[in-house]
Amino acid sequence: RYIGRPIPRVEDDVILSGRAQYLDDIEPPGVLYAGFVRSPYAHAKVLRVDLSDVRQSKGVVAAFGPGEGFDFAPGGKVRYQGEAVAMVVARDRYLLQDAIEKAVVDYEPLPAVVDMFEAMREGAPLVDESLGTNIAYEAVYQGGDVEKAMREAEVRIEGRISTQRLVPSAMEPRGVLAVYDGHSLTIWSSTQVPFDIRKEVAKHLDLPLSRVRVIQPFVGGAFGSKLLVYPEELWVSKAAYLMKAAVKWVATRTEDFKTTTHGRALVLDYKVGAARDGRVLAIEGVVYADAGAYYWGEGLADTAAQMLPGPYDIRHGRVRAVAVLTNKTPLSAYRGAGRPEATFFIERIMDRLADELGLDRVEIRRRNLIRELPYTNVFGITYDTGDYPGTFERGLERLGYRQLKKWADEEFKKGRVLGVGFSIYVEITTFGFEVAVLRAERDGSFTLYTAVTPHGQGLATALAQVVADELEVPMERVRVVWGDTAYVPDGIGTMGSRSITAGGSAAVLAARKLKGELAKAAEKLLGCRPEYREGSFICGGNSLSISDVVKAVYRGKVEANLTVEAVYQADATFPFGVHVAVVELDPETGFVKPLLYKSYDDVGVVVNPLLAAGQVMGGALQGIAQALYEEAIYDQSGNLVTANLAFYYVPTAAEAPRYEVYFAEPHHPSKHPTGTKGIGEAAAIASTPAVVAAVEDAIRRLKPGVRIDKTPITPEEIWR
Ligand code: MCN
Ligand code: MO
Repeated sequence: RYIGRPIPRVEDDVILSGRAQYLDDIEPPGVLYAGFVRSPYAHAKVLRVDLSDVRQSKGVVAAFGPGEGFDFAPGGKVRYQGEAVAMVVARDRYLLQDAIEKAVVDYEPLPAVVDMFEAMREGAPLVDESLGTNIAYEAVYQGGDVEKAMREAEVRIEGRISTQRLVPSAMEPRGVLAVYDGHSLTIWSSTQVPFDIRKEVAKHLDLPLSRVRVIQPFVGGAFGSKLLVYPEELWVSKAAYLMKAAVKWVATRTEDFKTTTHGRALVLDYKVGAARDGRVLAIEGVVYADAGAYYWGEGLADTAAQMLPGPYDIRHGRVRAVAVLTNKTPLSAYRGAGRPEATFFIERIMDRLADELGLDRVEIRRRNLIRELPYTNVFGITYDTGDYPGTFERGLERLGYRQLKKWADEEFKKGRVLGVGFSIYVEITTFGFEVAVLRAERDGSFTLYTAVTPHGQGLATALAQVVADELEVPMERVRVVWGDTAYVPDGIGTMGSRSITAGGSAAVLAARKLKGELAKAAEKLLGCRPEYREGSFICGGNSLSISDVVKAVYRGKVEANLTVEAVYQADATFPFGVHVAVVELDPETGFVKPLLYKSYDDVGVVVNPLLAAGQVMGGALQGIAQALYEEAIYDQSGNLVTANLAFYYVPTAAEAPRYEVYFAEPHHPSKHPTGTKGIGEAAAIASTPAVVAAVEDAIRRLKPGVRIDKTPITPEEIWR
């Protein structure tokens, strides 16, 4: 069996030796380079775009302005800094940049609205006049009887908890290459959604799907920021189509920071009613999302609202989800997409309630944890499997939480200021359908074509493990091909920590189907109904290896389908876990160093503990960065001040803590064929509240009573 074993990634050889092809490594002969004239203003009318000097500029092949079939700056207005107003195509990258600078654009600057609470005020500048308000979206989630429960509550607390805006900052910026040969359009993109791009481009250019192919090459990270079909993908495709050429665009780092969607930026205003023993009776509030310049229905405030009760049994609730337009880069998914915020909010609330009641932070959770699963939360979300109280206790024990607290106390006597914090979470992973195509090759090896779109997760390895186990063949005989719409008819892709569960289950179903096909063929060849064991069909004292059967089919001796397709529809499944963080505070500088990070997650069956642990480490570091370092800062005119990696502090290995990663035993499988739940986002979700609690713990050794309700906690904040 391969499932459950820490098998090193089959992808690593090609990636680590530098042979992997990323978007910008692909250079078809005669390729042209596209670039964009982008607004320096966050909010302005575009009065005139004059590209005549651009067109005369050396090396320029074409330039497209507004009204020339490309929908730049819709409504004749730019709404955020970096929004495109024209596209230039040139033979050479350097000449392209020179030409872009020759564009003459007359802007009439408009007052920008940067703060979402300002944006909601009467008389604020409107980002989208056609709406008549900056509130782009509103929904209410409710259940139980909030008014009654609040009246009965013996304790009531209220407040605001804020998360900052973050730049997902994948190592590889976005980019797209489109090649039109006069009949078919082939597009390579650094994306999570080749199937969506194919559909959107085909629609946009009025081409049949059969003439559009999208390939996802190796992708250097995405973290949810590449799950939309971006305008550049449509524009570059259209330019290639119109010009019958190969056209490529790759964002510069700053361009990427300004035009790739940002994340987090949710704020909760809450009221909570509880009994004196700490049981939470009701929760009420508003989750605001700073949606930026366009609201594309990203649903982040909705997810945060619906998951706000977390793993706690809260029977009365009403939460409004509001998306507010501002003159900033549009907001969308970033690793966790609404669940990190929900978890940060509810964990902060639990910690505060514990403090107010003089209860231990562990004890208050014991009193509120959901006891039995499945459980439908007050907003209608059904958590599938788990044992929250048991896993919580075993987790604290395994992670040595009490001992760490003691250690921090002892170190304080010696002059070191350490803090220990923990968080627990339940989160929602997996949704939608996924498709797998499996082909038996002549020699008894297998090729799996998957519609999931890994971009760093190592899924080719995990999927090979799953298929090899189902077919009972050596893993080396399974090759996994991903990210090409030519091989799989449809699919959603890698996001929402769904790939091993949805894509893996589709692969399991495909393997079962193929086994069924081969069994039928084997029965005809053997003359009796065979049993399948370790790669061979056996009956009546005879046996045929799987490759014998496949060969017989390829030679026409017997009929069977050697290429099968399976579609799997996957419902959501809910991981649960406990994470502990230890930090050290330097009282001189206010600088916080994360020392130790420990996790204990119940994600059902763990296919590959090495891959899953990698996900925990990377995710945790991103959550640590949210707690301590990163923030997309805009000035009052809507200029992105932190527009590159010199000003936006993405942590490196030097900032990383020591990790200890554990997976829960016993674990609680999902009902999917793989038995898995997602791990891709869990640590990004759990880490921010754990680290914030740890920092609070450290500061309180020096300044009792300090409470942190806002990220990031910078040295300046600590000094305040
Ligand atoms: N895994 C496992 N056992 C489980 C669950 C997962 O062995 N029970 C393994 C899987 O085989 C896979 C990895 O862990 O190799 C993650 O699987 P899964 O939880 O299904 O998540 P996805 O593959 O769907 O990945 C998406 C997730 C998301 S939503 C974001 S955001 C994110 C993340 O993955 N972006 C990433 N991790 C990332 N890692 C890298 N390197 N780069 C990104 O952009
Ligand atoms: Mo994601």
